[in-house]
Amino acid sequence: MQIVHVSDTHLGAKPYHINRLQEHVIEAFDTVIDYVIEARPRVMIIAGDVIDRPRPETHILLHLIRKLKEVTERGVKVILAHGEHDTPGRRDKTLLEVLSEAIDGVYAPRITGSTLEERVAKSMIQVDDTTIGVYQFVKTHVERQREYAKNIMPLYEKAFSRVDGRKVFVAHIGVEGTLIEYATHVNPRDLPSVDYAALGHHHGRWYWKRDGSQGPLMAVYPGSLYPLTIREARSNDKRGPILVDLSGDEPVIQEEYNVEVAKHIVTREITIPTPEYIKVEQRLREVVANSTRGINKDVVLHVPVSIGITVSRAKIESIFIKLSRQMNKIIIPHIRLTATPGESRSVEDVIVASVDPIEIIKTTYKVSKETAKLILALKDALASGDVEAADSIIDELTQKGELLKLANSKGLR
Ligand SMILES: [Mn+2]
Repeated sequence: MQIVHVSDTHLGAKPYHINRLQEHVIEAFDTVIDYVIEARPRVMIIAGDVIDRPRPETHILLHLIRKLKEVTERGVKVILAHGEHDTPGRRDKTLLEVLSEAIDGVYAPRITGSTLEERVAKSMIQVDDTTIGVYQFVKTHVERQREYAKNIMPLYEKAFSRVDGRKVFVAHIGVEGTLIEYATHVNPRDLPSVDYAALGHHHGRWYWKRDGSQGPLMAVYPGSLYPLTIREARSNDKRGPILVDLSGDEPVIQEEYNVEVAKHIVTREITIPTPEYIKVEQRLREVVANSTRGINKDVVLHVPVSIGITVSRAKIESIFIKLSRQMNKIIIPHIRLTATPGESRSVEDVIVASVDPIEIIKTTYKVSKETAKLILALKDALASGDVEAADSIIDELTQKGELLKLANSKGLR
């Protein structure tokens, strides 16, 4: 039996709030669907983070339904695992569960409100001679995820030991040895001893082969489909579907397909110590021209920018927007504040720096910069009545375990 394994498709994601990039993410997804239609495996697995938020925009939902149907109508079974992005913070039916009820051939088992044994038993799917167990993802902070994995993994091992034939474990989980060390939940040896573990969560491509007697024969992260952060843009990770054949004694990877709908380039950093905006524009033009020379593909340029404390962030952003239009390219500023050595630090300068609301939240609540940004975004979302956005920010904070920390620091627990 052949399977196509992808993960972290993040359909609906709109990196840096740029519409064109949302289209790129959709294009990447469509490339995978076309690949599946051509390869015609028995099963297509998406190992979590199928969609970018639990309640995506209607056009995204419609697109997903159409594409899943294109696949299932050709006799390909679709197995969807839940990840943090597919799971709402509140107890509620997820969109993936709804899809699995609505479309024949789509399975997204999510068993709640029962014992761990029952959860495991009900999450096993039989396709021909192959048993596919889907990890029951829980949305909580990292330590709790580790504890949960430790408890439930032996139950999967037991459930798999009771069946014959080929065995596949699908899980949205962080595995030790990948790049995202702060978000790992389990050692690959502690995954069930199946033929193939189809993993999601880590956004780069990563392989693991059993060297002792424990764990799956092979565990793979196929990589997300589109770089969503500057770190991912910088990496040379391959991303896209993996075609696996399970008919032999050992799983055989038949194809590692690489999806690349646009070329992401991270330029060298531009340093702007003082508010000389005309110079900035000239420098940026040069950097863009130099970095895109000879490339015909769609290009997304990431420009790290370091600014002095007297430089206006908004002004820099507006220069980038203007040049993006003029040069007809997607140019994204990644701005960080740096006080350059020897720079005069008048009282006014310090005031300008300290009114950065992110800095204020950081020091008041003793949280990371990342969390401060989220709290600020949450305040904005609530002020503008955008409940959807507020929901997804709360989800993100919950996932980081930051709400708990915040509550602890404020003596709310
Ligand atoms: Mn993801």
